[in-house]
Amino acid sequence: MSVTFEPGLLRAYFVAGSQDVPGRDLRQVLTAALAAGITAFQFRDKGASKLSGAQRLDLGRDLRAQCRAASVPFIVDDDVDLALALHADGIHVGQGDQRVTDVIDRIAGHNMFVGLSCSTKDEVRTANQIKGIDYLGSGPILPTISKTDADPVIGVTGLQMLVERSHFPIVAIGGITVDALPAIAQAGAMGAAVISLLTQSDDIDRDVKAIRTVFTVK
Ligand code: TZP
Ligand code: MG
Repeated sequence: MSVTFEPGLLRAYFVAGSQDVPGRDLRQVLTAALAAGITAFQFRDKGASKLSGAQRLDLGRDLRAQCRAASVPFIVDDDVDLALALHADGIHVGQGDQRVTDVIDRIAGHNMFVGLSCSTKDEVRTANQIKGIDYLGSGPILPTISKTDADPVIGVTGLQMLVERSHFPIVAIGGITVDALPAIAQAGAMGAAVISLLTQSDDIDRDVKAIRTVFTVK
C-alpha cells in the first residue's frame, strides 16, 4: 500500500542521504527520526555520496522498508529509476534535474506523488500550469551547509511571496533551525524540510517534536 498525498505530510519532512551522515549509518538516524514522528522522508543520496548504484539501492531498500513499517511516506529525490525500483510513495525533482513533465509521464500508473523545487516567482508561475504536481519545496530560506549548489537565499519574505502565488502547498527548505520555525509557519508554509537540523541533532526526538508543535494540522 502506498501513501497518498495530503498536505499534512509536509509538516516534519526529513531529507537525507549517506553524504549527510559520514561515518554513521543512515538507517539508525532514520529509526530515531521515525520514532520521533517525522511525517515524510526523502532519500536524497547525491553530491558527496560515496555509494555505488548497488549500494544506494541496498540502502534505499532498507530505508523504504523502515518508512513502510512506520506508515510514513518514502520519497526519492531526482531519480525516477530508483523511485520505481523502490516503489516510492513520491518523487521530488529540482529545477536543474530531469524535467518535471517527463517525470510525471514516466511515473504514470505508479501511484506516486510529485514535488518540485521552486525558488522564484517565475518557477512557481510555470509550476502552477502543470498537472500532476502535488507540492512545492521552496528555499533556501537561510544559508545552508548541506547543498553546495543551492540557489540564493530567499528568506522568509521570499517564501511568503511564493506561498501567495502557489496553487500548491509549500514545504520550506534550507538552513532551517528550530528558532526559524515560527516565522516560516507565519509565512504560510505547510511544513519544514530539514537535513542538518536532524542529522546533526543531539536530540532528534526534541527537534522533531519542535517542528510538529509549530506545524499543526490545519
Ligand atoms: N535544497 C535547498 S536547500 C537544501 C536542499 C536540498 C539543503 C537543506 O539542508 P539543511 O541542512 O536543512 O540546510
Ligand atoms: Mg541506483
